[in-house]
Amino acid sequence: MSEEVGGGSVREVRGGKYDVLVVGAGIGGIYSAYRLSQLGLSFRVLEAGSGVGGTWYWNRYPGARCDVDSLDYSFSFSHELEQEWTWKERYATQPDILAYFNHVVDRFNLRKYFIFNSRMASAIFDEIAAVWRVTCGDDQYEARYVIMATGYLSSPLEPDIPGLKDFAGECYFTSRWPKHEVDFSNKRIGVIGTGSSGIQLIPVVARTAAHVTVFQRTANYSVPAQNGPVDPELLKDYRARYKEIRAAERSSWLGTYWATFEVNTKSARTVSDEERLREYEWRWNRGGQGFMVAFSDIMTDLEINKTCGDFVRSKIAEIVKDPVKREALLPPQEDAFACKRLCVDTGYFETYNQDHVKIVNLRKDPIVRVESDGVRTSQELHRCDVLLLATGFDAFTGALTRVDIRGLGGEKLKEKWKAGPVSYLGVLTARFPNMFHVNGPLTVVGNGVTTTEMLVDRIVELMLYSEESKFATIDTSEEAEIAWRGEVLEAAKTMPALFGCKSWFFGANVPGKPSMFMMYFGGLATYHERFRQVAQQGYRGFQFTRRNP
Ligand code: N01
Repeated sequence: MSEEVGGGSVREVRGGKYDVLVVGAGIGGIYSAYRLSQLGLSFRVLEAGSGVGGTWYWNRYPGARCDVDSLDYSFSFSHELEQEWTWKERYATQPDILAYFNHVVDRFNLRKYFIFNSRMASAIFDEIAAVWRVTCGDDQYEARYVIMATGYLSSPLEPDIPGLKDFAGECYFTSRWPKHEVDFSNKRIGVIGTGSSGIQLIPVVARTAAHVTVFQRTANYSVPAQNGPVDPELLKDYRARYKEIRAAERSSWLGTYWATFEVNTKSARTVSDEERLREYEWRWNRGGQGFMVAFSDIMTDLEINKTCGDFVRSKIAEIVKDPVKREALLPPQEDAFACKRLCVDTGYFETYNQDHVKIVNLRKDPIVRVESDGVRTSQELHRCDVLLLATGFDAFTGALTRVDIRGLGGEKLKEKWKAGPVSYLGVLTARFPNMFHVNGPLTVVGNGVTTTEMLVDRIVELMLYSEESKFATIDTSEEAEIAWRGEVLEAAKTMPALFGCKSWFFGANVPGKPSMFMMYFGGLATYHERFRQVAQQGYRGFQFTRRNP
């Protein structure tokens, strides 16, 4: 971290005592910095990377872009910012999003609060002083509150594939992509993983590589992005009505504006087969996640869900010419449509029509091991010069349990969550007082920016309530967190499609991780209404202790 000392010069300051420590310089960290800078509390933001951006800092793989419309995927806290920043494309690229976050940090003079290249190793609660003692390398911090703005998809999942370390060529994770350019030209590339990251990466790699072998364990549903320049009329409309649009986002289910997401409130059961197919066709041509809301019952009615899945399978079958590749790329009939987060692609299935792009169906021909010169499956050795791993994340809990966090009585968070995480309203877990999670386990689903802004607002309000009441600590009870976990599960049950396959929503992608639904699907507006009611009742479910006189 650097601190201004006058005349524009700076000096390094690490360690120290603050009211609040924020961990993570992604969307949650940046917005927390903005909110805290307005409040007169002392704070710093610790970040393992060398810059801001969080997920958009680390996932800088070729082809990375957001699949939420850029006009929606942006901060709402400043009218001026909304008017000044111009998004180029409907779906912004990773470099554009990173440039936006850097602009926000500088525009609001927040950079001085960030301490980069500082990975939190431990946070131990000191019960006598009622403070967290946080260690980052040699640096020691003390803070009354800690906001873990570490996100739910930040802890990379290293696949348990024998021999991975023996590979002699270049090997990169999409989730930790290097800053230098990776040259694929004239090289044989192996890609493991076909979730959102792999699906974005593969078409771009195939443009220059001599040969691409995709190792696919599960074929995924993906719909076209139909990306393009931002529609100038839409931009004009947003700029004129941003206030109203943001209010609509906040009161929506997913934090996206209906005009860009085109939510259809009709049940597919009320329309003819022709109308249903027309709607799907229109959505396919329109592109994007809006496909999921083609009808009100796609996620709630498994028969309707199947019509949607069949439609997407028919489209994939139309696109992919080679019958063997086609068969491999069709999502399994038994997987519900959008049971995993829906992927959005640009030319993904078309890429397989190129002769130099091959797919290995790991369900028929599994990986045996990685060798120095390639990937050996049960049938052959696939020689590769470069190996790319798009194998996902230890979602929700990874960022919090892979560091040493200890609460009351020295209890380890990792131990507490051994059988699955619990937390009240997704923001705090009992016996770990004054430590908040932004997008931790059991948080609410939605557009990453809108959701995060709203979560940080709720956390800051709770902290201010505690400060004004002269409380020392904010905690919760086991009853409250178990009840919240029940609410999360009940909300998920209204969408049986979510249970239609194994996904990171359950932690099912991590070997040995207890399977438990970890995201509140009751809707963003409902979640915040619930939080508001809790606040109105003196923060019912939270527990407070008084400061020593
Ligand atoms: O990760 P994933 P991701 N051997 O977990 C495979 C967000 N995101 O980084 O399905 C072989 O979805 C695994 O196979 P299987 C978005 O929320 C957003 O792609 O488990 N394969 C799967 O194919 C997304 O949902 C954006 O059978 C192995 C893949 O690796 C989330 O991040 C862009 C394996 C992992 O897919 C995660 O997406 C990117 C093994 N041992 C990401 N282990 C946008 O905004 C794992 N796999 C567009």
